[in-house]
Amino acid sequence: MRVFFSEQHRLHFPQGELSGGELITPYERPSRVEYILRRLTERGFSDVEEPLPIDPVALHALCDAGYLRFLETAWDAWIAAGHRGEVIASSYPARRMQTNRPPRDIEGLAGYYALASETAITQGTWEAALSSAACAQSAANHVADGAGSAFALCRPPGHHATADMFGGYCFLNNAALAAERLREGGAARIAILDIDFHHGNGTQDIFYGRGDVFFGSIHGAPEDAFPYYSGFADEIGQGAGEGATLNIPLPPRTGYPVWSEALETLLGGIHRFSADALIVSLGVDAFEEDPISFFKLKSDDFKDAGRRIGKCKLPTVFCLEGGYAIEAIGINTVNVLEGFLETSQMART
Ligand code: OKP
Ligand code: ZN
Repeated sequence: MRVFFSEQHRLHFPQGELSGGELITPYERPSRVEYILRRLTERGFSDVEEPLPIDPVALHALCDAGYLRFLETAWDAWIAAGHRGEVIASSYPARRMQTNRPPRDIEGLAGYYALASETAITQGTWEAALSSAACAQSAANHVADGAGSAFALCRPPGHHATADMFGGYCFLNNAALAAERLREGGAARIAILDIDFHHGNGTQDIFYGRGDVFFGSIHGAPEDAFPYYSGFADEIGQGAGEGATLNIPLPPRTGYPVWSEALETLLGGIHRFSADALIVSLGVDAFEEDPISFFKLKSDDFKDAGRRIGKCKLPTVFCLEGGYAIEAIGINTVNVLEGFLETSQMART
């Protein structure tokens, strides 16, 4: 399985994540992908490639133009305004306020384009986000060209990002870009399977009204877990997309017996949808030792999950999302890929 990776991810490393009223060292940090790369090498995944530069046409087709301009210029505007910290949103267009009038002031604009305040923008954030999206696009190209599978080692992650909002450590929706690329490559129907602990609100939002892209997610129930305001079981899509969204929220302390049953439900949904290709939003924060999550999966469970996913026998693009138990992130992530390769007939090396 070819791996797409760019060193540019390092350009994004905020000093602060707003957590519990403090600025702490971010959970989403560069060493995450270094642990995964090391494990990939140990396990013989030697085909690691730089992605091609991002296709700007695809990016603009997916995202709001004002949002992209904001991401590109936010850091410079913030500094020019005399702010001394990192770009952190603190004011939001909340209930009954104006959600369609971007302010001129950069502090207001940051909140206009944010969905949460833990995620800072720094000097290199835009370049890093572009390189992460490029990994997803190149991985999708590789699969569209006939490879059975590919792994996009995306950092920063993407599944919380909508067409016009950042937050939850995400800026550009990598999985959505991969889905659109597979569609252009000839796959008429795409399934996105999101097994990150958190609900992929951004991916869901992007495809909510579409009948050609299925989105299924297992996640911590919104009553108890970020992003709190989406991921309820009654969110099923709308219009042409009705029935093409499937959410399985689960409570604190959920272990593998219940989690894997939910996975089977999603895989059944994907089968009935008759997908031509699969994208996996691969977060491993369902791990029992994850510091910000509350499921109880063990390292071996990730291999079993990979085996179950491989049984779909679909051309598959894996996009890295979350996972913050850093010492185990390599083992857990690569376990999914190895389990997948065991059962997938489409496996190529
Ligand atoms: C991103 B991905 C910690 C709260 C963290 C943001 C979580 C973002 C998760 N005090 N809130 O889905 O792994
Ligand atoms: Zn997550």
